[in-house]
Amino acid sequence: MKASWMRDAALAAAAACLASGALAQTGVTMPPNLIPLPASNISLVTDGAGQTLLRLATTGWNAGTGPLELVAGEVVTGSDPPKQKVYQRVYVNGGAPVLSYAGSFTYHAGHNHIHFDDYATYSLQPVNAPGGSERLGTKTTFCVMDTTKINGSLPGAPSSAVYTTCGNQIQGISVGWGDTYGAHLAGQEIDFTDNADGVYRLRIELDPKKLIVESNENDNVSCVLLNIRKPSSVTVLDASGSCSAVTSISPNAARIGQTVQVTISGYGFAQGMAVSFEGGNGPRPEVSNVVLASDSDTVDLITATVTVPAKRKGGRDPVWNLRVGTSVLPDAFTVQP
Ligand SMILES: [Ca+2]
Ligand SMILES: [Ca+2]
Ligand SMILES: [Zn+2]
Repeated sequence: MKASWMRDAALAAAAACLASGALAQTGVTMPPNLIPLPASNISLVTDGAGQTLLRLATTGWNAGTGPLELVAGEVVTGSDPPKQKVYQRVYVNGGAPVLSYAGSFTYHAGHNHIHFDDYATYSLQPVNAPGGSERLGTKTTFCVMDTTKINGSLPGAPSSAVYTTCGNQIQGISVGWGDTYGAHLAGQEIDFTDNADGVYRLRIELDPKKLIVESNENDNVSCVLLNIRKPSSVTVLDASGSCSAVTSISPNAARIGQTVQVTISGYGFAQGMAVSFEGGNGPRPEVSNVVLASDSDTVDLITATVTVPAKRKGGRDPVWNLRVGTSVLPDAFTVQP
């Protein structure tokens, strides 16, 4: 977590610099920052062919200081379906934009326009679904445009949409705007046929191949936690966007040498799951007496004893991540001097 704090601090300093100057320094790049909202409008339906589909709406938006702008480049010869290289135009305050290679556009004959490849991936992962398996969405190409104003108060956010068509030369997302794909659209589904009922995490990742230059690469994932029961029941258990099945620990701090009783809440906890702390330094909290206190279809509880070993000195990074099974809650527990 240390590295990301330092990174965040550096970005915050850069943002403050941008905000405080009469205008940003000449030569400062103004990259976009893509962030996925949690999937919404989720339903379980059976289509005419008897397939069971989880349908979902998704929105990615640009919280950066400049637009996401993608321009068509040279045709890739011999590609089938036809492809074109894509370059991202990264704006520079007071200077010429910089072009950065960003993958490819694919021509879609059915739509008669081009789609940007590798913009997003959708996946459905079992959290507590005995016999369930991970399923992936098949949609990988997108027509990127301004469809929804998300935060019009960001500096540089236009009041009306700029990238308004599925352009064959330029596509993009303005600062403060989002690109929404409704649940009814082709590709906005994950095949759930013959999968087991249970609790699943529906995960949206933007720019999974890290082709787009952004001011923050660490906020490109969002999740919702779902209880899915065939034939048609979907209950949203957690729409906060968090991708951890561990939601909290209370109390969330202890002093060096102290022992505390904690309650951990989350989803999909099971008997025998290992509980541990990781990602900090200095005296590491030790966990014992792990008890699955409540095991339900929704929020589960674990109680445990946490002891911080007696050491003369604390660590430089005394904030620890909490791991329960395969799920990690970042920056969950602080060791106090
Ligand atoms: Ca981002
Ligand atoms: Ca990126
Ligand atoms: Zn299209």
